[in-house]
Amino acid sequence: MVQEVSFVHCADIHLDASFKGDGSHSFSSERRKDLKKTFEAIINIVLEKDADFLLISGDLYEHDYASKSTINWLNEQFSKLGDKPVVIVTGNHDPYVKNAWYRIYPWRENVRILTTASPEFMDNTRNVYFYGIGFDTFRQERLPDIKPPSISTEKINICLFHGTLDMDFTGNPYNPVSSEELHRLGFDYYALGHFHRKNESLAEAGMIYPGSPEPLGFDEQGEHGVYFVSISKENGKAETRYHFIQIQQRKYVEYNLDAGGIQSEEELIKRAELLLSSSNAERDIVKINLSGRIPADISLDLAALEHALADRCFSLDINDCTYPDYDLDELAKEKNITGVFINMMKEKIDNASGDEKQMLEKALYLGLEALLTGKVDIS
Ligand SMILES: [Mn+2]
Repeated sequence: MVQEVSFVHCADIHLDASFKGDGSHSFSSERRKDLKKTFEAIINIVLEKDADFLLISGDLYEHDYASKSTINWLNEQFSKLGDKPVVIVTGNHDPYVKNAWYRIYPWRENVRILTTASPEFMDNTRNVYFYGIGFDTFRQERLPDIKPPSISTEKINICLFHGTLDMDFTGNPYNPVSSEELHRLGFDYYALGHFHRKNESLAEAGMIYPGSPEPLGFDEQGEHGVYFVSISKENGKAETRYHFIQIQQRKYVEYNLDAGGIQSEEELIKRAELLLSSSNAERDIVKINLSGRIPADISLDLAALEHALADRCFSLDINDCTYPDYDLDELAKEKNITGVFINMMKEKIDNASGDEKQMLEKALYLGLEALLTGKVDIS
């Protein structure tokens, strides 16, 4: 007999994340709204695909910030799924602590929360066995003491796991486990959560990290979304098909802009406008890294620059990595270590050629920067 099920697998939504320190108050509140829009998109995918389940592999909300109204809203979202089960395992941001919403809130009946004390859910209608390994506290340096799973080949067996897989465990111990250990448990699919970048490199072994469906910072560039997975099982042998669906509201995008040789700040604004005109800055969260050597008499006012470009951007952050172009002839006349250094380097540069000449020129500017500013940025 062939048995077939399908589901949407997501994780790390981080509802009500504070986004504090990332920008203005309005930025934070817009981004919290984005998280909700993204979650609504997830619910819609379950409905459009007529999937059997929604799996959430931890960090659905942030315990420290999640408000009652957001939890009410969440429960309403779940109600759109009717009888379709929503299977949740707890993460390190939404652990099953004493006052967790998972514990104290009257969730709809289709919501199944897998905990260390009660890690199983059996859907008898569709013959699917769920088992969860999650978090009871904010930090778990090893796997919780949990009853072993009861796998049987006649069922489709799915494990929801929140934590770090195949990591250097000493550095980042969040439910550390190796893919071999998980594999030995014998599940047909492992719905993973914790890492915010999607990773399907172990999909052959039935293990996928969907990543955060809405990216949360500049370390989460690229595509973000969820996986639609279907499993068919015949005579104890499972076959899994999966595909990624991008659903993010915005992207984090970083550009490098060469400011070298500009004669005025207006010129720099023009260059930045040109760069932004070919981007999706009205939607995305943009960072521009300025580089190059600029005349020493131009001192960049980053706040003014950001202000001048603000109208075309949802969120813009400018990072100044330029360095001043010094008047070497003037500085060489000085009767101090800077003057001596320049004259010495000039002589070496005049007598060198090719690569060596280029290297010495670079050394001259790095040395000058160190002498004049007391610091040096080698990049
Ligand atoms: Mn997370």
